[in-house]
Amino acid sequence: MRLFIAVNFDAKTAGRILAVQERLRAMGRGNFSRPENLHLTLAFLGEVAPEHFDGIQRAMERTAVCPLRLTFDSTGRFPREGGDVWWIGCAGNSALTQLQAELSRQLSAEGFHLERRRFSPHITLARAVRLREKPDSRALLGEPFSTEISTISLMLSERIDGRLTYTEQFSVSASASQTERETPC
Ligand code: 2AM
Repeated sequence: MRLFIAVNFDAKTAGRILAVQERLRAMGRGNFSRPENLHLTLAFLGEVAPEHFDGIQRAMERTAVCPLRLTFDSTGRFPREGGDVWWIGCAGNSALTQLQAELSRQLSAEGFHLERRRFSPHITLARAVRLREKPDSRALLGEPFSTEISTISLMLSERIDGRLTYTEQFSVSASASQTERETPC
């Protein structure tokens, strides 16, 4: 099973993200993320055998998940041969960096070795994008926006009837993890 750990968004925040996606859509073509697929990845696990599922759950439960505020203040692209990946970027945030680092540490302790590439928090709006013109990044984003998050989710990624589908398998929230943890929020 192909798994990753992510932050999902409430309907209000998803609406803000979709407004940016709509502006991007008007500028060209691409494979646009479906509204229910919008997320911010903390850890990409890749193909994992089902017997390793418990280890992932333990790592998530040991991770200090505290409520934190995310601010989205940029847009950008990862250049790709077949068309770029366009994203919304998250402003520098030590609480988020700490959460991602601790999750990675706990996953390593369970034997999962994640890619060492630098954490660059973003929400993918579309892949394989070809635009007619270079957009003004500020105009594409509109006003920066913020949201409170307090849950991390283990997500299964699969193709169902040809559609990329993400399904939550397990989650840990700030309130639930308080009692298990050495350091409270
Ligand atoms: P992306 O949106 O920038 O592609 C599920 O694929 C999630 O895991 C996506 O958010 C994806 O980021 C992220 N991810 C991180 N590393 C990945 C990798 N090596 N292959 C595929 N997805 C990866």
